[in-house]
Amino acid sequence: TGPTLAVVGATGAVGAVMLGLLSSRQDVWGEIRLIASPRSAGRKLVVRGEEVEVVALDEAAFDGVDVAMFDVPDEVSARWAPIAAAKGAVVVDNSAAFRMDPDVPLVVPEVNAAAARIRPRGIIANPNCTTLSMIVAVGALHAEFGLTELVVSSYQAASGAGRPGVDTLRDQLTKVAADPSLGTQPGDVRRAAGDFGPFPAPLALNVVPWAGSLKDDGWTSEELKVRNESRKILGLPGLRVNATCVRVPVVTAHSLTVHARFENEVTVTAAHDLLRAAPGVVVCDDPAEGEFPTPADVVGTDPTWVGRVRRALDDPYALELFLCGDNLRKGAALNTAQIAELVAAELL
Ligand code: 2RA
Repeated sequence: TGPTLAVVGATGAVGAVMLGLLSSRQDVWGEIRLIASPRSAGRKLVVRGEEVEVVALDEAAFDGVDVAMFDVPDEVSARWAPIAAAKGAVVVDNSAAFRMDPDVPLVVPEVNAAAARIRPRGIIANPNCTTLSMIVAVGALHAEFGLTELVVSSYQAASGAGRPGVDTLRDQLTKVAADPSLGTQPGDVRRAAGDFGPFPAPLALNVVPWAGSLKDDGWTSEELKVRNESRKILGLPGLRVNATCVRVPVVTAHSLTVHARFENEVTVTAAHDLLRAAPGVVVCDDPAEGEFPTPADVVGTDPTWVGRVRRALDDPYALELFLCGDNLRKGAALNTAQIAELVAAELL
C-alpha cells in the first residue's frame, strides 16, 4: 500500500476542499489520517467514500506518518510542523510560518517542482493563495520572456479569510439585499451590514482595499507576501513587485490584474500560444464574444484562467492580464496535494 498521509486542519474551509480532492484525484495514499484541534476530535468526515474519525493534534498522531499536510494558523504550524518532521514525516505546510525560511522550499509544481527535493528541515511550504492564483501563468511567461517587473492588483474572495469570512459575507448580503435604498448614502451600508467579521469594513455592496495585517510604510502582509513569495518561487530575488490587495464580495475564487514587464519584447499572439501550452493554465480571451474569466465561472475548477491579454500601449516589453483561480483549490488545497504527490512519488 501507499504512504500514510496526515491531513492536519481537516475540519477547516481548505480541509473540506482537501478531502474532496483526495477523494477525486488519483489515489496514491495508503492510510489517510485526519487530524484537528482537540475540539474537533471524534468528528467523522468522509474521504475516499469512507468515514474517518478525526484525531486530536498531539505527538502520537504523527506515528507512522510519511507525509503531513498542514492547513492551520501560522502559530500552530510553527509549533507542530517541526514535531511532525522530527517524527519522520515530510511536512507540506500551507501557513506563512516557513515560507521565507531559506531552508524551506516554496513550491508550485508547474513552476519549480525540483525545489521540493531540497528540504533540509523536512518541510515544504505552500504559497499564499493570492500568489498562487497568478504564479503559474506568470511563471510560464517568465520562462519565455524573462520577467523584470510585476504590478498587481488583487480582487480577493471572502473565503480567503476562512469560514468566518464566508459566513460574514453571506450574513451581510442577507441584511442588505432587501433594502433597495442601501448603497445610495455615505455610510448606509456600513450601518446596515452588522458585524464586519474578519474584514475592516463591510464587504457586501462594497470593495475593501485591505487584506492581512499592517506592515511598514503602509503595506499589508498580503501585499508583501505577493512580492516576497513571487521572488522566491521564480528564483528572482531582485524582481520589482508592487501589489495592492483588495477584498471583493465574492465567496470563492481570487482574481488579479497583472502588469508584467519582460527583458524581451512581447506579443499577444506569442503570450496566448505559450499560455495555452502551459500546464495548469486555461486561456479564455475572446472579448468580442464576451469571453473572459470571472470568479463566478471558474470557482470549483483547478486551473489558472487567463483573459484580457493586451500588450501595454506605451511599452512593447509589457503585458496586461486578468487572471482568476479558485483560492481554496489551486490557491491552497490543490497545490498542497500536488506537492504531497511529488513527495509520495519519491517514496514509492
Ligand atoms: C486571504 N490570502 O485571501 C489570504 C488567505 N491566505 O485572506
